[in-house]
Amino acid sequence: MNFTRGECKTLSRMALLCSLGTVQACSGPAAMRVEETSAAEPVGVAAEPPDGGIVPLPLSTRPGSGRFTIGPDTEIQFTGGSAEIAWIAAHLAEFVPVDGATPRATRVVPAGTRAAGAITLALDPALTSLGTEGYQLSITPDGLTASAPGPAGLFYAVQTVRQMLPADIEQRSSLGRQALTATAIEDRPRFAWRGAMLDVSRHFLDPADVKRFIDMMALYKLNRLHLHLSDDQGWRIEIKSWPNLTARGGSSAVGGGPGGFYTQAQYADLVAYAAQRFITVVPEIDMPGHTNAALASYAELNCDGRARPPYTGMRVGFSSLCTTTESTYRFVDDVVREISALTPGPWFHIGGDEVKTLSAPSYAAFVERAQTIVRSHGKQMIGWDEIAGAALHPTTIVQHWRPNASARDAIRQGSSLILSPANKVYLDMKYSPATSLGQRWAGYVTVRTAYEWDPARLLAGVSEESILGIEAPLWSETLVTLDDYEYMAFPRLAAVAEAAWSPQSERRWEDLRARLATHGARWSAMGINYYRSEEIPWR
Ligand code: TNX
Repeated sequence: MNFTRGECKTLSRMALLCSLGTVQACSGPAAMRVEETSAAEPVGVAAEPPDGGIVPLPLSTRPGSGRFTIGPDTEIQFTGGSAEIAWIAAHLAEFVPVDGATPRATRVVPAGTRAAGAITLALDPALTSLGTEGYQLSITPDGLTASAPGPAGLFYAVQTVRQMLPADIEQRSSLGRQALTATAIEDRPRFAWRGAMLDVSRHFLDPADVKRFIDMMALYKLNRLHLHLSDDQGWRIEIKSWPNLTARGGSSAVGGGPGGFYTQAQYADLVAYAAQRFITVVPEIDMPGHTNAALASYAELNCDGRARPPYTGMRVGFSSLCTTTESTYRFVDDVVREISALTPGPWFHIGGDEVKTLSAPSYAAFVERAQTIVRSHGKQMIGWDEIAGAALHPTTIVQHWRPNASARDAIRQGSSLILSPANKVYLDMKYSPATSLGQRWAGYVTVRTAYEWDPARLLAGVSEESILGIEAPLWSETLVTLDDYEYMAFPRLAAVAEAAWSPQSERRWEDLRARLATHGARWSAMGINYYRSEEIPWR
């Protein structure tokens, strides 16, 4: 038997899996098989064991019988007719395997007569039990149908299908026809808030890098991107009414690098790029502390009327806006107004952390005024857990980060919580003493540490109803290039995504590590610089 290039890839993949002796890869219904090629036959059985490869773990997976073959001539049909659904169908078409001889020409068409062997993406408003983000996936020998009550669910169904295909699909490699094991999946997330935060202030990431990070978030069904847009070391977003913020405050970074900033058009483009992938951008302007870049840009923001020199170190807690002068509140109002106008999402994050130079009453008074300003621009305020010491509106959200902080004040005031416990999900913490990047003030954070905890049992007096979800912050004092960010984010961000999505009762570390083992090859195919943690039996 002669093999094409695509077949050889499949063969070597099979040989690798079998040489590792994994039962899943070499026996049973999901075994990787290589078939003799004929026009209709697949060259590889693409599916990993049904829930063996998918992260986050779906709510339920039932194996069916037979296999669905997907290849260059597979048609994708979609219902609903909206541009949004057409885009999701086109996104899926990128992952339909081609073979060397056939150019990519997957037909994406509005649903009509159902061609045998087609893929269908169907909006079905009756599927209310799946919530706004859930989906059903039915894979049978006759076709693949994803149904969801809303477009987000269809997008997530596509991510699931993508993970069932061989890792090399990420390079749009010529794989030839692939077979997916018949399966019925029903899926929806545990938490509405499944986030990651990028600190683009300590070091700047250009828009193309942020888009790459967004692509990775989408693969793991994360839906909130919190951008930490200002800090002592850099101001990263154009504010037209206060141009020095970027002209001066944007030109510094930790260690004295060149800095950088997003123009309003670039920020709006990032917001739209994320939204297309069902990710809402949450802008943060940290205040009243962590403001040296602003204090260096405008003398009037300082109580002594003197602009501060730029700051390129790593200390925290030393800076504060002057909370007793009206120019500060004009500044806050202008910044919140301009950014809110560019941000369709309902949230504005005011930071509020680590202010060591203000009395508790002055701090609380500032937070309360900031809250009024944020609300006046139609946004819901979010702040780090210190803000719970102020009088909060019940719609204000508190982001828990200090491992020993109490949530009592937040809960008493009716706030919901985003959980970002530093000792579990801070992606800037080192994996181990051997990690050269990162910090260690909250301890080492292994992949297992990031995964093996129950949000509903983290904080005394805080039950599931008060928890919006989980967010993993990636602080960048020690991170310079996108490679550095990726190394700290993967594999841990995938583990956090599962902690936020999958039911607690179904989550097992041993099972996750076996599934994550198949993701290293995908990350390699995507050019992601991930950490080859010893905790994972990489394939
Ligand atoms: C604490 S988390 C901070 C950040 C640092 C981070 C480093 C938080 C609200 N404040 O300013 O970058 O630790 O791990």
